[in-house]
Amino acid sequence: MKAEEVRSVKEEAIASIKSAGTVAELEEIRVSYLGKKGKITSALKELGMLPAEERPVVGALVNEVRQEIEQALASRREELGKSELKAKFEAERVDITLPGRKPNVGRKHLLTQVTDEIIDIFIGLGYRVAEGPEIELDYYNFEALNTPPDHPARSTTDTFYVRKAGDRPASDDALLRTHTSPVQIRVMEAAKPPIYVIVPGRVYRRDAIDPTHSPVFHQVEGLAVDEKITLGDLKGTLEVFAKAMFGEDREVRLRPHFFPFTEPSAEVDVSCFVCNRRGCRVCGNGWIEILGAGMVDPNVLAQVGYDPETVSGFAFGMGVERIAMLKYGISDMRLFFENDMRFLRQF
Ligand code: 2NL
Repeated sequence: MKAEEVRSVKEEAIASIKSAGTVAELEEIRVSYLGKKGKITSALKELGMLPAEERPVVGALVNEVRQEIEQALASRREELGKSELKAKFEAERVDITLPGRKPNVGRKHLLTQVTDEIIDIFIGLGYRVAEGPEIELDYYNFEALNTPPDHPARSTTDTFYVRKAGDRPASDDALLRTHTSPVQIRVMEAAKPPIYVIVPGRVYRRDAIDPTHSPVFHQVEGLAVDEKITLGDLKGTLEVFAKAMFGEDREVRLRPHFFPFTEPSAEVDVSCFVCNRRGCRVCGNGWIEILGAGMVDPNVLAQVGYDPETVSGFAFGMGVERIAMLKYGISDMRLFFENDMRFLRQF
């Protein structure tokens, strides 16, 4: 390559370096001049083909040109690098002063909140939580609980049987449990006193839906079996519960009642937390029924292999929907099951 040609290759190279728009383009240019088969590299290789007197001159020129091209490449690379980085930052610009997107935070269903609250009160008294199957045997739901075969609750009009029950209920009939008591029977079968358990769960009864009834509802039952458990222990325990749930000023009273599985049995009232016993629209006469309870019938203790002469117990059961309706002033149970977020979000 003659000196003239080398100079024109240089001009051409410098011009294209100046007009290169990206670092990648610049790299292509470098390869085409300084790469293995590049024009400048070839010029150096071909020096030998020149007349002897021209070689040193052209050789020196080619080296000089190569350095100039390298310099031009380096400075353009720096310029392009800066502007490419600037463009990248521009494209990725974030306005950190914009308000954030508020995540949709869920919450526990009110019935779960109330169930947890009831459980926590009894956990504080040393109780443990037990759970069990919703499909039960007649034996655990009725038979072991001292419920006679002709008791109305055992009829197919009151209870959902899973397979057809005969004229008389049989203890191996399967049913949807009508209370969580069968779980306590299972707990007693599996362990010896002292027993202090709290049993939350879903239960089923063949009732038509109305503001205070639902074929599916929720219960929390409690059971204490130990030496020398008395009716006084039951009343004191329920008083602690009523105060924790409805306010420190609450009182409880027991009215005689009947359940097949407890003797004596009682319905339990709490003094009205709206009018403080003066009498109002919520309570009528100053007292509000909140649960059923009693001393575990000796037949039930004997059925699970306990000696009713050495141990005694109390038990109680409450409807979670009822407790929640009283505490939060809800007038219709159906609101719990319709899943209208306008209702559920309020709690
Ligand atoms: C109510 C009444 C009650 C019980 C449940 C019970 C369980 C065993 C033994 C004896 Cl294993 N009793 N449970 C006792 C009295 C009342 O519930 O009105 N529930 C909503």
